Amino acid sequence: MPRLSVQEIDQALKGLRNWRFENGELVKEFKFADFDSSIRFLNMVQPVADSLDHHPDLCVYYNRVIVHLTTHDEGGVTDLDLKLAQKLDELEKMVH
Ligand code: H2B
Repeated sequence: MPRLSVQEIDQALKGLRNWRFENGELVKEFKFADFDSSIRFLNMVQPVADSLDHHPDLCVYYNRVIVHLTTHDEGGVTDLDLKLAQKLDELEKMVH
């Protein structure tokens, strides 16, 4: 799966919620009600990441989860990162 150009990424970002492109990665800060919600989100992310065989870098700060997506094998952002970003946006709506 080839690395996308900056133009392709900018175009794709229009269809995603609150993601930005930074240092070769897609980055988003998810905000939840509390630590429990952050962890529930992470637990939902795990099977999705495994099913895609594509894994995000995750930082938890109490009620915030910062997610970095990149494709290590390609050294940049690919369609797999966009697909995972889309799925994470869907999971976000399911966390309460
Ligand atoms: N996740 C991410 N983010 N990038 C990769 O290149 C990657 C991955 N590669 N998850 C996968 C696993 C690869 O190492 C395995 C062997 O399929």
